[in-house]
Amino acid sequence: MSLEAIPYSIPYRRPLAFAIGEVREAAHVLLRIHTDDGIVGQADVLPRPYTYGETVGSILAAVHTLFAPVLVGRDPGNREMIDRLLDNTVANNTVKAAVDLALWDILGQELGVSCHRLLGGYTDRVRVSHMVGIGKPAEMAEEARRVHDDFGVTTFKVKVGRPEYRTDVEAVLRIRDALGDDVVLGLDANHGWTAEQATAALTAMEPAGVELIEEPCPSSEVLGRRRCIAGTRIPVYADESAPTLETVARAVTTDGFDGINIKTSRSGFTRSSRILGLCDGLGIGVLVGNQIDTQLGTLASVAFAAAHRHTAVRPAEVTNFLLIEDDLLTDPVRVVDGAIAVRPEPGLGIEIDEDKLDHYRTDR
Ligand code: MUC
Ligand code: MG
Repeated sequence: MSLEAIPYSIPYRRPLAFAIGEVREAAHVLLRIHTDDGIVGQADVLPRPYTYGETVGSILAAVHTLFAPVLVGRDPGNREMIDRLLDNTVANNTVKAAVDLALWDILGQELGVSCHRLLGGYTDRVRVSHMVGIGKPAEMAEEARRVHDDFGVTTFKVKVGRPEYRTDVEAVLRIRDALGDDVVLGLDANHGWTAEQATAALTAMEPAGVELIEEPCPSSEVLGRRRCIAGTRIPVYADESAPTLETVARAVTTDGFDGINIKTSRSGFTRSSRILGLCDGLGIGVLVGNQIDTQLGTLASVAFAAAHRHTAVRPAEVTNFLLIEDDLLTDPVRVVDGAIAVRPEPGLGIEIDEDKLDHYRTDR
């Protein structure tokens, strides 16, 4: 087994803003694991410095200096052992996730079975939820309407968390007004509000009929956050504060979160499955989220979301790629009637357009 890590950058059609940052380009790393038999497992690695401290440079360094020495010469089917050995390095969760996804991709190709079927094969498509970035309230409502009309999407996650929270309240009420009662609205503050602002904003948004709020305030506000979670009728979900099994366990048993956002781009299939099992066992809500993935990452999220009963009941956040100007896949992912179908091909069904990769790679 050998590893290849290719940095690339694809521009966005327009930026996506959220409380703690903004993305303007998909500056990611394509991870390729080559087996001795010529199979290539592939996955995307996304640097999100504001949430996990990773950069393109740190991802390349982690692959080459920390993880390649563990993986080279090892049997790719030894996933649990590889998982244990990767844990000799703390953090770097998105790189570990990509290694895991690429190993599952290899396994699927070896067996001639899609990852979606290997994981559980519950259903063959997932309904999607679209993320509306922070902007002027009228523009946010316009974007939600366009995605609703063009793609049949009826679930939205609205980015909030501006300290001047009344603008967020206005945006959410406008989106509700523009789309009516048939759509489902969730929120994500990405830690942008203080606990007190979050409590005030959530109370003001109650008339909009919001189904959930993600990360209302910082985990550093230990008691304030607990009071905020206990004080709202809206279910509160953990995302970037609970990227691992142990942080999920703490979020639900100690901090009182009602649900967990599971992202395959930070916990792969193996660790996402453990997180899902924990949430299943505890009767906690789950949603499959998006780390602002390209279509490559979207294939993994869709395979996981559609594979399991608990994840398939709620629309998955898998439309961020619509913001990106182009993609590396030869066969683009399509949103049809508010849903994305799983790929039946072996493994993850990733086929890279090598000309596009040559064009967008940044290491030559
Ligand atoms: C989300 O749900 O928070 C924003 C930053 C990130 O890492 O993921 C996104 C979406
Ligand atoms: Mg989130």
